[in-house]
Amino acid sequence: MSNAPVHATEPHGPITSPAGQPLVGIIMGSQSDWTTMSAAAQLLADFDIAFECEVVSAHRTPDRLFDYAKGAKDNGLHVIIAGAGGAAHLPGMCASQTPLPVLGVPVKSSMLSGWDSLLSIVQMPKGVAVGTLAIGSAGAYNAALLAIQILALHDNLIATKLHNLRHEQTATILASPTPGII
Ligand code: RP5
Repeated sequence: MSNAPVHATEPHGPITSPAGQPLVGIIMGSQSDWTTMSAAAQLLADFDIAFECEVVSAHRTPDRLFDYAKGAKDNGLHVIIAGAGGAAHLPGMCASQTPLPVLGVPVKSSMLSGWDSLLSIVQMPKGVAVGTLAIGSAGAYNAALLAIQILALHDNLIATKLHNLRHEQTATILASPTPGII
């Protein structure tokens, strides 16, 4: 990929499905996960990509989870980001009910610092896939980044914005490459 910035993007509204629906669904097991999962929402908002956020618990609201996952594709979603902590079965159960790619974010738990969340999301048995990210807000951010990369395969505007983000990151380092001197 060239490192040069790309300009000349036209003004536009939020990027949606052809029917005007959100492209990315962000679900989480509890309101308490929002502190972590908001990092995904913020990056999608920065890219003007339409998304929705819902609290959907695999064990507290299983019917709601099944309804959400079964309807996700018909509702226009292209990618689902699912964050949960502890015995974090939300991403895997969601993936079992939809053909869409599901990106799992392990939320840091109070008892085991997120090891429980990580292992229960990453160790999916063969046959149903969940793309597992890092524990915590870096994982949530990167889940959104990966969703953006998936969407960019078929959307030139998103691909251009992604290119520019990469360029800005590189430029930031090159502007201050000496430790302690900004
Ligand atoms: C999981 O249990 C949630 O994803 C959350 O990370 C964890 C704790 O939930 P709360 O007790 O804070 O509602 O289901």
